[in-house]
Amino acid sequence: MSNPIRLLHFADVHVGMENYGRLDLDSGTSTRVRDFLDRMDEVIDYGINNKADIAIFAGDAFKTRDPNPTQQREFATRLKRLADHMPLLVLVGNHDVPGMASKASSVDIFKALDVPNVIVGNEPTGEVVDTRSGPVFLAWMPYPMRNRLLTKDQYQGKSLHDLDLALQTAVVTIIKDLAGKAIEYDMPRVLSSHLSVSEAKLGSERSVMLGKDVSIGKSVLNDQVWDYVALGHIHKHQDVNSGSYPGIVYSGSLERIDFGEEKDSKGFCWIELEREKTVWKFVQVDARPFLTIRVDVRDHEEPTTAILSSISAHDIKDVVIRLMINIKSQNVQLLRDNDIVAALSDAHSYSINKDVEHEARTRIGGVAAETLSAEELLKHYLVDKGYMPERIKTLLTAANNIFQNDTKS
Ligand SMILES: [Mn+2]
Repeated sequence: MSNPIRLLHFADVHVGMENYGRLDLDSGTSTRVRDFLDRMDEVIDYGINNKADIAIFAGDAFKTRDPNPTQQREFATRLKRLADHMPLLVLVGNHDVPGMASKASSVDIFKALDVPNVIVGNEPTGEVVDTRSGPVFLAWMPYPMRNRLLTKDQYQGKSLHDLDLALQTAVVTIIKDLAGKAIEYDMPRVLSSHLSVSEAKLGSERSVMLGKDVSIGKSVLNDQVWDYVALGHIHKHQDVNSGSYPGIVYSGSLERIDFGEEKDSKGFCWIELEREKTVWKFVQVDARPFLTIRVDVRDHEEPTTAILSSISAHDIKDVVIRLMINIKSQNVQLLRDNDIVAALSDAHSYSINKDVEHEARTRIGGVAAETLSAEELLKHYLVDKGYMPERIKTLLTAANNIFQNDTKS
């Protein structure tokens, strides 16, 4: 019996995300950029310390297709450290590819420099990769780009819907072909891709995706040919094939991008590969916590005190905080903003949202309706209706008789 082959799978590093950060004076960049790089270090340390045999980075290295040189250097330094220890697949995600097919992706530089141990997955294919614990058949499919997978003829006169269908068909064909190739190899087999699986639950990738993308059904990947399917793209960690073989797994992103991910765990996957007996686990990283504090002070006469006590009930040190206050409009001026800001000073960063409730009041002649007597209300009504002054006088006299009789009875 041979030992399992240890595989490290991570994705969606998105170096360059700056939201909810502060300016880090030491590095001149956002503290959040630092966070994302620190998480990457955590993954790489784990892989090296636990003697991973092979690693897959399933795409989306940067926030944009044009990362600045500092971001490129920081990402490259880290990948090199990993590749010094093991073969590494760097798959091309949608954030890495330029719109024009002839332009380079943000990770093509690794291919151009022919960095030892680094495989840049910019075209779908598969090959045997030798690791110190034995060979693995590794196949990959980068993010499906229409302008790369469809020919000019296939584009001619097609609606967007038809193009989506054509792209979907092309992706399914490629994956089936890769499976057909894989089956010839009697060794653990892994497929990696950067795409949407229809059955997956979305994280907040919606907010960073560049519009709608084509998705494929889980059944295309749910094939006993594979021992593990390593996915990137959707930021919420999940096994789309939960409880069945093979695992079809999004490792998820390493840091939160917005409050939609407040409650999601962040991390990467550790896989022990064996033909038909592969097992894997999710390893959580120390991502910066996000916390929403909701305070309803609509019925408080001392709203600031209530808010301060809600804040102090939480450990907000180094946390990204979203404070949401429900308050009545007439009490807004009671808020002592300086005190609230001071109470949040230990947070990594914060935002304050005030949901102000305006009371619906009927105003008549510039005065709130409930402060007027029945006679005054009737007078406003009659004036409004355009009655002559004499007629109004008569009607009010008659009405007063009714009002007075009414109170007597
Ligand atoms: Mn992506």
